[in-house]
Amino acid sequence: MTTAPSSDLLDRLRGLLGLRGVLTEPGDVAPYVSDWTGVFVGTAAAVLRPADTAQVAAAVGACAAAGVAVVPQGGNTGLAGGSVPDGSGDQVVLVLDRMRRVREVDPVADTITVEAGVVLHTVQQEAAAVGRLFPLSLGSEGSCTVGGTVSTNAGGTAVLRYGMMRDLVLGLEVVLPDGRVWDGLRPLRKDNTGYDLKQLFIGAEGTLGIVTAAVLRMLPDTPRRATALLALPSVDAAVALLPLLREHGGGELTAWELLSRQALELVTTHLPGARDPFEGPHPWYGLVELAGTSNSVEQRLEEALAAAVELDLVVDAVVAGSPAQRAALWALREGVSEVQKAEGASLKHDVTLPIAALPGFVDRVGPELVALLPGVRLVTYGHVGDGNLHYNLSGPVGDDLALRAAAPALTRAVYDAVAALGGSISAEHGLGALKRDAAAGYKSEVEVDLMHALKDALDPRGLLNPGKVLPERPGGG
Ligand code: FAD
Ligand code: 2HG
Ligand code: ZN
Repeated sequence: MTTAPSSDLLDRLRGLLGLRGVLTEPGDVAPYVSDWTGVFVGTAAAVLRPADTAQVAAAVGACAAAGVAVVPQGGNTGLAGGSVPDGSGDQVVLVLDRMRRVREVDPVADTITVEAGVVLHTVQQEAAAVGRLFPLSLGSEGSCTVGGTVSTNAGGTAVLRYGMMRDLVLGLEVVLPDGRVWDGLRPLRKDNTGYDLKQLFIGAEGTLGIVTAAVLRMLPDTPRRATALLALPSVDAAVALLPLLREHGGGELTAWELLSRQALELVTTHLPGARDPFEGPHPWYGLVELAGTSNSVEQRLEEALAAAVELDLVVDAVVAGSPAQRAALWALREGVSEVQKAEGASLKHDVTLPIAALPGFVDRVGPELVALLPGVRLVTYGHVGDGNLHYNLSGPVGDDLALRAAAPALTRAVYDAVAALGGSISAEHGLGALKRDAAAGYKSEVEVDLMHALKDALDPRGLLNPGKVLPERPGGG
């Protein structure tokens, strides 16, 4: 059972964090209680803005002693409704936006140690300043934070080569639900001293602890990029191209992204300056990028494209001839999220499948959805090289109500097909509030039990981010 903070607790928090550190005026609180999609809007008794780890620990400890629930928040760009409070008005949001210090950049160990509120783009810039690469790359990188990307185990457009956030974290500092600090901020590449505790907090979406700092891996820089947008006849071709791109691209293949015609049309309609670089329409598009240190990337890309055309896997191609052209091609892919909002309500399905199952999935589910809601628009795109589709839907033009009414049936059809084909209903955005109930239906009882066992061990009173991630226990609770 959690409870609303008393005025005594709020005074105590003001004493701990200072007046700047506790927001209660509705106008000040408003930006922190609705998510990026606008679907999840809650209310908060207060927003806490601690300035350092000691303040996080003190604030969480005080809330725990009073039985008040805390919702951690970073850049609030999450797409699963995990970062905002519920509608009770009892919860407090704890945002890390004053914790933006870069504690250390070590080009010998190839590590960077940052506080949780540091924005992802800053980490990339700090690494670049010492000739290194921090490879995690997301459309939201100008706003999302290290704490958020750790807590969602974010993916993005370079997972094919570098893995997800989990693969880039060496150490963490975490404030536990009772206010104690776990100092696991170690830069060690090898550390086999029992359970790897940091893994518990990566992808936990703020339900097990509050990440306050991280040691991250840096990699060799790859300043030379070869990028092309390919017109494809089918999703089959996109899948068949992966081994071919790997064969020719070798270790330099960094991104293999997919975009449907519908998705491209939305971007060219709504994104200022965006244009379709091909003369005629094509059903699918692939964005490929090789990155390295020499002009071998251009040569390898050319060889790959020649081989692909020979096999009829590519109908047409546009190769970026300058950084500006590269940026224009990437904008077509990374702009989809934003422009889909301009089309009204959307229904997001961030799903992953064994890559060979992608064509069968698209062939099977599309007609099912159209039968459920005639006129539904399939805005399909994603990280095809990882088997990850953003199988997002917009309603029939101008008819958001129809989309909302059909949403449960549409989502069930998508998730059932994903499960039948051996996939997962969340690839990279997490469960948050959006998918926590659905997850129960697609996870085994053993998995759900294990998740609850971990939650009970770390947060037995359910004070951190209640109502997120963990499916209800059989019989409630
Ligand atoms: P928030 O949204 O604030 O929080 C996300 C979750 O983490 C919440 O559950 C919150 O409680 C928890 N949390 C936040 N900070 C902490 C902390 N310090 N300690 C404990 N828990 C915490 N995601 C991808 O994976 N790949 C993409 O390609 C991608 N592209 C995107 C493009 C756009 C345009 C947008 C809007 C979003 C995109 N996202 C993508 C989703 C989002 O950016 C990521 O999930 C990101 O990791 C969220 O970071 P954040 O700092 O905004 O976290
Ligand atoms: C992307 O790959 C992001 O562009 C966002 O993960 C996907 O908005 C979405 O559904
Ligand atoms: Zn994505």
